[in-house]
Amino acid sequence: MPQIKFLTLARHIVEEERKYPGATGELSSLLHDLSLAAKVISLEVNKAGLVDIIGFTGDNNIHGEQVKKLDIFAHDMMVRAMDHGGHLCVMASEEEEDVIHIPSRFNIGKYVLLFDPLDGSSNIDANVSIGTIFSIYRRVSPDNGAGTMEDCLQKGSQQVAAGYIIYGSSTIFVYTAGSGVHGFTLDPAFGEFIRSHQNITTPKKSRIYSINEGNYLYWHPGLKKYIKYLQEEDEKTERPYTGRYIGSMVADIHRNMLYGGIFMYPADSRSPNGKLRLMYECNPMAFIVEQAGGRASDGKNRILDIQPKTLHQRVPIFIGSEADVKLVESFIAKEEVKAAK
Ligand code: FDP
Repeated sequence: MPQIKFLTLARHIVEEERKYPGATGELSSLLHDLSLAAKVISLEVNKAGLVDIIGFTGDNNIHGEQVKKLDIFAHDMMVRAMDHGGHLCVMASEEEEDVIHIPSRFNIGKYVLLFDPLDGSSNIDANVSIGTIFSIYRRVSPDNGAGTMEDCLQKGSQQVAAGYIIYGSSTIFVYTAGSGVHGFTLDPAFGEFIRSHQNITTPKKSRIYSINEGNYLYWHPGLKKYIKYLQEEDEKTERPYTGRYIGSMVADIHRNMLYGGIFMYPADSRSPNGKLRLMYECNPMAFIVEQAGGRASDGKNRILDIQPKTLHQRVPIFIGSEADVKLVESFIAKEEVKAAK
């Protein structure tokens, strides 16, 4: 009988932890708790289409419980799964204006968690892939009480771990703790994440670009020239590129990371800081993509080096295959030099 070799996420986390003799197991516990939240959210996302059919559209479902919007459900699930573990001092979510305090009996943990519970949520009703994104830091405030805003506002380069869960044709948990990027697919029969993507590396150069071209009119002239360049024919540089834009950041970046590609959500004349959020969208995705051998910038500076000022600040992003991100940066720089003359 052929030997089936499979590695669960739980076992992988423990094996990774053993590589660090001083590890206390706290980060491992956090990742375990996150995988549990992911399973529950995945289950709920998979039922989304049934909501109308079986009549859960009112305020209460058949159990007499309130039916919540899926992104609020995902937010609540993350908070409930994470706030009693004793490993966190503070959290922040896209769905809350302020930081989320951990109940005082449990707030002495040494880690900080930021998350986007359901990214790409405008796609939910169309059955398009969506995702949960998380980012973990070590606390910087004194370790004898509640965590603070200062704990949350750290540069992305300080991240200890980051990951995303994509709810698509299957549910996949992808994470990095600073030594490679690992992917695990949820086996619905076992209810376990099984390793499916070992040490993900992204191609250095690609043939795919992902951007909302409806905003063309408002772009920086350097970006307009770059996109036109990608659409020209040239065999040597494998142009024209192909366009792929789902409009769900996790799904677009996940695909590009596997096949090679550049994802862009730039600043434009209507949105001078772009659309996506630094702390729980761009930083974690940048950490993951860099760990996979890619690059992430705001068009000029490395995303992970940006000093955050506020929890929900937006930032332009160019992320993916290294050569492609460098090229768009050079198109933008060239136009800026021209404009300065
Ligand atoms: P959504 O608004 O659906 O939540 O984070 C916001 C986000 O999705 C990203 O996932 C996605 O890449 C982007 O916005 C799509 O924005 P546009 O509709 O402006 O292209």
